[in-house]
Amino acid sequence: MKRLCLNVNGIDRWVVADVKANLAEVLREQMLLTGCKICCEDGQCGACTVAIDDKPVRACVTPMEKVAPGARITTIEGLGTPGNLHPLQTAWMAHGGAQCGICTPGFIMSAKVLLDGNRNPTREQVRGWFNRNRNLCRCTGYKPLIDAVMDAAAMLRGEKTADEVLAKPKTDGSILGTRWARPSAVAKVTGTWDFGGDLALRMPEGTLRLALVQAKVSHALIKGIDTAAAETMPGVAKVITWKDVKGRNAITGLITFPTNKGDGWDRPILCKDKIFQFGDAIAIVAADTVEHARAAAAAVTVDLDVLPAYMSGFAALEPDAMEIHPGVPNAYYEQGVVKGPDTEPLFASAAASVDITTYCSRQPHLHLEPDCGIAYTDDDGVLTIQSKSIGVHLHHAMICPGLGVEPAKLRLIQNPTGGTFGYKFSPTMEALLGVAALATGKPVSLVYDQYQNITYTGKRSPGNVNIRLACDKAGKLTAMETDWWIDHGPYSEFGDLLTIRQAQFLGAGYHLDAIRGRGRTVATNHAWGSAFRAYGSPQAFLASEIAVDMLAEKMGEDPFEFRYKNLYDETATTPTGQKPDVLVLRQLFDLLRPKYLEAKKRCADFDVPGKKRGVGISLGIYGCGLDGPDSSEARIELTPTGVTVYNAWEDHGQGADLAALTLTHEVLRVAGFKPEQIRLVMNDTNGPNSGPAGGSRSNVFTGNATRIAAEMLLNALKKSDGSYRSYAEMVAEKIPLAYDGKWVAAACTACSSETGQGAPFPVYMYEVFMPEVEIDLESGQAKVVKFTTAVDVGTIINRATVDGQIYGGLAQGIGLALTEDFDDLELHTTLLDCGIPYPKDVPDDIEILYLETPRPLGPFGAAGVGEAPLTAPHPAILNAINNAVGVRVFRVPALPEVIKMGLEAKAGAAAAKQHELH
Ligand code: MCN
Ligand code: FES
Ligand code: FES
Repeated sequence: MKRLCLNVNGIDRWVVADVKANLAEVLREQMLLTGCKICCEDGQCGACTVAIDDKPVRACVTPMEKVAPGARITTIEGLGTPGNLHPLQTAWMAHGGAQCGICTPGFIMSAKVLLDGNRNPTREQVRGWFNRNRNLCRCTGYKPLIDAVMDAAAMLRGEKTADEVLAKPKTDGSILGTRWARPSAVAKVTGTWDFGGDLALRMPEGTLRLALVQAKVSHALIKGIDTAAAETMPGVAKVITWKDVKGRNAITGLITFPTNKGDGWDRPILCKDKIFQFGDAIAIVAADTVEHARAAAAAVTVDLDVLPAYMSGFAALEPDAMEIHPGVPNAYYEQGVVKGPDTEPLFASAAASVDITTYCSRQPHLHLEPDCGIAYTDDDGVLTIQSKSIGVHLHHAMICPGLGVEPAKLRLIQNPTGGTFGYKFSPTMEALLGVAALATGKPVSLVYDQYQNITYTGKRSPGNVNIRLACDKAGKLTAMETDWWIDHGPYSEFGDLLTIRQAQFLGAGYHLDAIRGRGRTVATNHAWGSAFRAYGSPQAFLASEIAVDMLAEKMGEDPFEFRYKNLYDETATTPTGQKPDVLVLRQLFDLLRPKYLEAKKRCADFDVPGKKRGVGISLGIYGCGLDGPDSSEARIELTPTGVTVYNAWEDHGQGADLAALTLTHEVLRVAGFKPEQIRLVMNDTNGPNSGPAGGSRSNVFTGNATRIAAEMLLNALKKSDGSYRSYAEMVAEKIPLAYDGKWVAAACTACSSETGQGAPFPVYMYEVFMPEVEIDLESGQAKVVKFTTAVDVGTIINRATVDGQIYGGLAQGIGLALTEDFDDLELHTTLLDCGIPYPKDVPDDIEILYLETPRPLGPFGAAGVGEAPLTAPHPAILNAINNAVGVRVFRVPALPEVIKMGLEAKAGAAAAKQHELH
């Protein structure tokens, strides 16, 4: 222990600290300065950055023994207050720099030190600074953050004011389509937005801290669990195993298709007989401190009979592979596609065809905030679980029978959430928290470290796709045949839905009348498949967008123009036989064409020894909604000071709060309501069931439900003379104050599992991708140097939000294409080793070209946007690699060694040819 005086945020404060503790722990746990966030605890992410004596310091890797007495420490809490923001905080709000907000305090502190030393940095310098100081952001793609620093610098130089930087309503008072800042922005930029880890620290005395006993192998039979030693260890209140679970001890996957060969009850809450994957939870230790809980968890011994582990679809499909869930074949769901005439004669008569197989990786989500949650039984006897859930009502249904509580006695609430990118479409620790709160009768908290977060949450399911594509002599696509499997890990939840996505998106965007295909969902012992942004489409577009490119090449045509003549037209239907909601692809290509011609010339003219540049194209489409008939509910209530909006538009960081506010305001502004009169109560199973915030559905579904509730209120407010009633008049006339809005995708139908035909989505998003990529011929390293994209997501509800979604999605696409993977359980265990892009890995030069075609069924004409940018950036990057150096890569990530091998093979082939000629 050491007693020292630190100058924290301008005030001398004495602290007695363990010299081995790190500064982040002392700031957070002893001084309750929770604006200092902890995500990696390894110096990799910069979330914990504070300033010490005018230097940016990562507090998680700064032991107290290295902190000098009297050190001047500035944390985000010392920078500005909600009423008196620092220019960086204002600029962050203006540029939508805080999406989820978990990285925000660290970035702002880092930027503060930079600007203290240099009031006029270049964009390059800002990016270099963030890169050097290891500031990571998974949401924004970095560009909005650089924009924010440039504006803050201008404010500090006196060239701009806060008023000029922040968005204002339009002249008619509307904020629709503006860059209006989100309601949560002030809390996020001041470090006062409490994430789950912060809430865990603020739980009442007596809260038990949990640690898991987890499997260290991927497949095994459990012969015994010995908890005796752990139970007597210091601080331990209880060691919980399957015996303590009151209900069915399984999470139900709510399987969608009757043709699924499993029953959807394959995921245990606490393993009883079998381990299905690395990390599976076997027991929970509840203790007075996290340290005590972890120490006792390490003392639990598990007797195992280790089985062969099937770590890929290839392995699990081998004829002699054992059934991972005995009684259910490893390939447990099959999906067919039968559209239009027989494909065989069309292949026989084709002018050209291609036949390729692509493999899309187990991309890790790499959300920065590790999974976390709290649970307690409230004063009404309701088990309440607060977590990062992005589907509180969905998860309620999935975990309730497993816990063995009455539905009315279970409540789920979403905590402020530091990014999910879809992994929280699956329940993660909710049931574990619930079991522990019930078994101990005490409030509990569980916060994963980044290792657990990476190794024991769902991942993108790898997809192996064989595609054959044919065209006639005019270069018109005539037929497509596909065969695929999805490695969904051991748990079947939503695996059938993911498999059907291939039927929906393989070949999407093109007029293709004849399609045959078949795919299957495969159980393996690698990480369970959870939703990941663009869910299912990256696997599909990787195959079809490379195949189209190769077919163009075979026909000797430009890949841009070859695509153009095959795009959806008036008579085309989607691969599932649905009429597209709008025809916008030709216009998007028209917008992009001049840029494409410039890029082609730029790349051809690029002349730097040892390097080559190329440009690639792909298109991406995604539907808004859960397949088939989907719906959402919202409620709006008039209050004496304005209105309160109730819905469950869970916020990953995409801006649900701002969207709910903007859509409500757009309806009610005619009655004189201002944005600041709208209060939001969201994301609680005690409120309306809006469905999960996945499938880019919320803007369309919950947006419409919210709009309808607001319109119902507006109707009630309206007097016969056209003016509007006040709150007092409504009460006096006994007119109801609260209105329930509901929106249903009434014209949608689910796709058949035999033919894949149906009308699954009411609204679609469209995007065309055009990266320029530089290849280092020596190392094979590929780098995206510029990215241009043309996007149509309908009417834009908030411009900063939509820009931010696209920049962030493209950055994840660059990661998917070139660096990210979760395959090797020993290697891929940190953000860095999983290949997360740092600021230098994402180009500053990103240009978005918008088309805003109003969608007939969208609120005010809007579609969704969240998933569009991650549908198909990666095949465009792979096509650009081919354009640069003539090397085709068929799997992601396209690591330098893969490209280098291609270069060497090409050089070898060229040399052999030369040799033949001589
Ligand atoms: N929006 C808009 N104008 C449009 C379309 C959408 O302003 N024409 C806005 C919406 O109001 C909303 C946002 O864009 O604020 C995304 O809307 P939508 O596409 O409907 O998606 P959801 O609200 O359902 O959010 C989920 C979606 C998905 S599925 C994933 S995964 C995802 C994503 O959004 N994960 C994210 N974006 C993310 N962004 C962040 N920062 N973090 C995540 O984990
Ligand atoms: Fe400190 Fe990541 S660098 S938490
Ligand atoms: Fe940067 Fe979410 S806003 S990680």
